[in-house]
Amino acid sequence: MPATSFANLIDGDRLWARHMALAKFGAREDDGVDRPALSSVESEARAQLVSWAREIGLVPFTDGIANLFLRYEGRNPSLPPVLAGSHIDSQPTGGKFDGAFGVLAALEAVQAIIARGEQPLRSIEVVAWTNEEGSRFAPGMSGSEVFTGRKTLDEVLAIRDQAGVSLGAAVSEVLSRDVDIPVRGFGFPVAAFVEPHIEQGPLLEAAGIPFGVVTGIQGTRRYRVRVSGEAAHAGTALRAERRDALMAAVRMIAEIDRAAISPDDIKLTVGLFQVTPNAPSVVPAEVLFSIDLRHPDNSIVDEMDRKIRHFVEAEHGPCTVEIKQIAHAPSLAFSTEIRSLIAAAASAEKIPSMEIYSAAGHDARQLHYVCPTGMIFIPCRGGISHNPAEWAEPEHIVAGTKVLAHVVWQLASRP
Ligand code: HGY
Ligand code: MN
Ligand code: MN
Repeated sequence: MPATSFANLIDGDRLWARHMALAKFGAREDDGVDRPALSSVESEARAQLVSWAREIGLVPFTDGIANLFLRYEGRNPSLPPVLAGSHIDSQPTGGKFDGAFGVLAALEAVQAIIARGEQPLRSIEVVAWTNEEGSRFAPGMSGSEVFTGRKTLDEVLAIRDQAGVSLGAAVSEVLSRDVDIPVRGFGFPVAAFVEPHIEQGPLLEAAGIPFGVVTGIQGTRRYRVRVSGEAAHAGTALRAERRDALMAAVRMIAEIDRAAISPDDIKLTVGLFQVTPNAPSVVPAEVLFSIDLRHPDNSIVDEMDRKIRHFVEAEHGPCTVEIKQIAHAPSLAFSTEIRSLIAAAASAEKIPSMEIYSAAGHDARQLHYVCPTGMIFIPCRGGISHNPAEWAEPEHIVAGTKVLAHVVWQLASRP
């Protein structure tokens, strides 16, 4: 099959305009995006994607966890399709490009393939996975985990957000707003999956390279720690007699922080910290905090796991403590077949590229276990992400989309 350049088929203005249009759903005043999974603003963004897809003849599908698939039928619709995409939910202090770039680049790539005028052998489906971020419903990646069978639907439908709304109720709400979108089963055979994403780190920009061939994703363990003590009067309760949940939590976190200093590329984050009753003159009765632990070397993650459990036990004092691991994913290396396809497509499109490892998590982690999977990175300014200041340059968005179109065309043309 002849090498194909998509250089003149990607409409950069349309692609950029769609990024700006999608960012309006959940727009923050500081130019960021707050589009929680399965929220009304995400549902509106979903409808916008479906409308753009229908304009070019794609057929939308969904499933029991509201993953969205926008299908371009191939010459042989019975063959497993090629999937490309990412997610459209965001962190509360999110940016315009995390997730959205992957979905919009995939839509633009399909539009370029249609414009090229030759129908591929296999169908191509643009996908937006449900709840990648895990900020509203923790842990994330529910949509891709249920699709790939790595979790059951029942396991994730029961997850509740901080307002007590279940993921199941939120899914039903979103599906009830869908207009003529058929619901399919999970886990149909997939020929390959490619996820374009911003790097969410500084390496491509620092190297002056506009394109990354992603080699793998680092491993992670995620926890929730609940420390229970007893509410008491701040003015009368003797410190020696208190069961102060906050002081116990602070001791645990201080020790864990010290243990995570070396090696210096351990990523350990306490991002969620809830105090009850959170009243200035009441000794805290309960603290709930999160731990997000990541490293490329699984043995370092496992060693840190042991230290976390040790300090949680050693520092609870007169309080009680419960530690729950809510996610555990080992580090992985992507398929060399897809990586070389992506690298070859970048050079065919005359786009300088380099290999890069993903420090951030992505839905491609789940698809990796069921089909040949790869990722495409483009730089983001200063490596900033999960922050309203997140930014990607239009020319990098176009370059990444050109390569994606090239790769998807090749994968969809293979028998
Ligand atoms: O947290 C992550 O790595 C992803 O951006 N949700
Ligand atoms: Mn993402
Ligand atoms: Mn993210």
